Amino acid sequence: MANILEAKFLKEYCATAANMYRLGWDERNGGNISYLLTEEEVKEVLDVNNVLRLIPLGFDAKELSGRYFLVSGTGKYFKNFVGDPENNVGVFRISADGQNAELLWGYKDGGRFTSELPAHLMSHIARLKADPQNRVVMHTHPTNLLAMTYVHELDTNKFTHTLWEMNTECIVVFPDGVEVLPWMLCGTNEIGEATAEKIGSCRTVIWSMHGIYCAGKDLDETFGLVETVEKAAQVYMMASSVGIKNRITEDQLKQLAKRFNLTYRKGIIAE
Ligand code: 2HA
Ligand code: ZN
Repeated sequence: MANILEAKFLKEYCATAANMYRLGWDERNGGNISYLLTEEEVKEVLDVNNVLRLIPLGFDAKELSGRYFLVSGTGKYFKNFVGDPENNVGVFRISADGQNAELLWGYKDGGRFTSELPAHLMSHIARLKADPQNRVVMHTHPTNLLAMTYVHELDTNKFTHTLWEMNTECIVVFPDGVEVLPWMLCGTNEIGEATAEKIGSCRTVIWSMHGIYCAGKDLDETFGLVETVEKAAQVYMMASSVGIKNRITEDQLKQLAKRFNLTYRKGIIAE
């Protein structure tokens, strides 16, 4: 059996977390990533019949029973994943009754998955219905986006409009826009349900005064989505603090939509 430490999925996962840390998005234990693995990927490096322990999920995840996930550990720091994955992340399968995580590897110091697991798994369920190719849910605290939630109106349509105006590529990368949730208590099933309800139709959900949830088919694509939203927020914070004089107009957004054949979110720009 191949060494899990050499598995592409684990190396890429740890490298992504390191990148996010380097960008200043994941201070201390901030952020968490869940990665849906295929059974083939897992079987190459782990004995799937060797369950190390059962960890109760605290909610019903029956829709995902039998599915395998790589998930960051609670209280763990993104900056440490590359150097010591076995203590910081874990691979588990959702039990047949949907009540437990069957740990196959990781959380070696007796730890467990992130406190945000409800939001992650509920989001996976919603995304898989919208796109069977979806494999990643990423939560992080991008600095400029966070700052923007303190100074911009917390309205989904207005927030999306502003972000689309801040960089020409925005409407191309996230034509589905962003959903803005009000501040809610993190780590709860309630914020998980609210996130999942939005993320099915919109891959980017902003948690006001906290951070962002993005979903995608692989780590690069999901990271790129967060990066693009964060860059637009950075331009907004820089430009608005000096005074915005120029804008990408709605007509120009429509030109982009036509050029790239985009199905973009309705209700943001006038038809
Ligand atoms: O895991 O980011 O929202 C740390 C967090 C909680
Ligand atoms: Zn967080």
